[in-house]
Amino acid sequence: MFAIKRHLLAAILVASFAAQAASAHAFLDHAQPRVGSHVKVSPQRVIIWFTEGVEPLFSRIQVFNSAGKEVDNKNTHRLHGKKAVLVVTVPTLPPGRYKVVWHVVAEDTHKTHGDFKFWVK
Ligand SMILES: [Cu+2]
Repeated sequence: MFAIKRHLLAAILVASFAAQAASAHAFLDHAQPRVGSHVKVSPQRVIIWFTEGVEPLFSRIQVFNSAGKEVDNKNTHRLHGKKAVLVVTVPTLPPGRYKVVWHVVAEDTHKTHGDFKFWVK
């Protein structure tokens, strides 16, 4: 009896996973600079690869310095027209800690957001 319940639970978990995948939201897949990385020289831009296509008009990437000041050039756009990749350019960043905040609207209109940090040595 217990084994059957476990199988049922597993089936429900798989089904809910499948349902999520069908209406997948856009999440960060990877970024450049990498999430949590320490880079030797200032990047010229921050790039985020998302798991789904996003609407650039309703999506943005912001970069804040350790004092909380926005330092990006406020020009979030698609990288080479790729639907799931956004980029924002930044001026030369002095050494320090930077927080990247992203808000995106996926092509299915669902909103997601997140943040990560990187350091310039
Ligand atoms: Cu969605």
